[in-house]
Amino acid sequence: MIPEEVLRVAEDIREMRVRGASRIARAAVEALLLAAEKYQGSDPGDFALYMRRVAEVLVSTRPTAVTLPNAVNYVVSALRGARGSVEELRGLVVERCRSFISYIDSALDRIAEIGSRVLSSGDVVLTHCNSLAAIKVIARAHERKGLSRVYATETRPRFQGLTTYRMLSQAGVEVVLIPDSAVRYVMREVDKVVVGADAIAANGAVVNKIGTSLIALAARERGVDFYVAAETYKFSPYTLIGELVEIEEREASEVVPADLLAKHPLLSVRNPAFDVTAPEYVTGIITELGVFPPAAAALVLREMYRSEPGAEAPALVRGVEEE
Ligand code: RI2
Repeated sequence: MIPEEVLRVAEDIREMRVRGASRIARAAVEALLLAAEKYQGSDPGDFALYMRRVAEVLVSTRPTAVTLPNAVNYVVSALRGARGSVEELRGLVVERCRSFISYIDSALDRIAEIGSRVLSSGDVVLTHCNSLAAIKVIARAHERKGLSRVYATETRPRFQGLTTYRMLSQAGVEVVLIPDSAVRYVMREVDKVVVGADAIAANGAVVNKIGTSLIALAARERGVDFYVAAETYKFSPYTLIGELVEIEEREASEVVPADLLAKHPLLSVRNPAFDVTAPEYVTGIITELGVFPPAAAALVLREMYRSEPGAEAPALVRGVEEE
C-alpha cells in the first residue's frame, strides 16, 4: 500500500501546487524518503517492488520536467542488484534521498555564484515564469553588483510571475510585472534574459515554460544575450538515445474558466505548458559545473554517465557520490 501522504505529494505535483522543476524533484525525493521510512514489511524483495511502485506513481505525475525521472531513478537505482535486509535496503534509499536533496541546494548555490558573473552592474534583466535557478542567479547578481530592475512575465495562465515578484522583492530587486505578450515591447530596454529549464536535450535545445522560445526570438532580434540557468539533473539522458521530450498539455479550464467553457461547448482550446528553444538562440547554459554553450550538452550528459556506463541515473550520481 502506498502511503496516503505520498499520494498527496503526487497529487500536489500533478495539480501544480508544487511546481518548478527542482522543487518537483525535491518533493518527489522527500516522498520516496517518507515511503521508505513508512514501509513495515520484512521481505527485501517486496520492499524493492514497493519502492518501484512509489517511483512510478511519482514519475507519472508530469511528463516534461526530466528532473522527476532523473531524481527518482537516482534514488531507486540504489536498490539495483542490492542485497540485504529491509533495514539495509531502506538505509541505501534514505542515504540517496538525503544526498540528492543536499545536491540540489549546493548546485543552486553554485549556479547563483557562477551565474551572477554573467550579469553586470546596472543590468535590466528579463525572466519568465518562476524558476528558482534563474531567481538565485538574479538575486546573487543584485547582491554583488546591483541590477537596475527585472521584468518578470506574469506567465499565463497560472500567474507564476507573482511568485517570482515575491521572491525577487524579498531579495531587494525591483520587479516590473508584464503580460507575457509584452516581452517584445520591453525588449529594447533589456540587457540580458535569464530563464530556467525543465529539460535540456542532448542537442542543447531548451524545454521551458511556454513562451520561452518567443522570448528567445525577441532577444535575438535585439541582440540581447539569452541565458538558461539549469542544474545538470535537468539534462535529459533519454534524448541521448533518441527520445523526444514530451510536451505536457494541460486542461482547457486553466485558460478559460470552467463556467465559460460550459457556455461555449464548441470552443476548442489548447494549453501546452512548455515549448522548445533551439540551441542557436541560447548564449549559455549556466550549470553548477560552469557556463556551457548549448552545443556542449551532449558532453555534459556523457560526463554525467561516465562512472556508471549504461546506468539510468544521471549526472549528479557521480557528483553526489563525490560530495
Ligand atoms: P526551477 C517551471 O515549470 C518553469 O518552466 C521553470 O522555468 C522551470 O520549471 C524550472 O524551474 P512548472 O513546474 O527548477 O512551473 O529553476 O510548469 O525552479
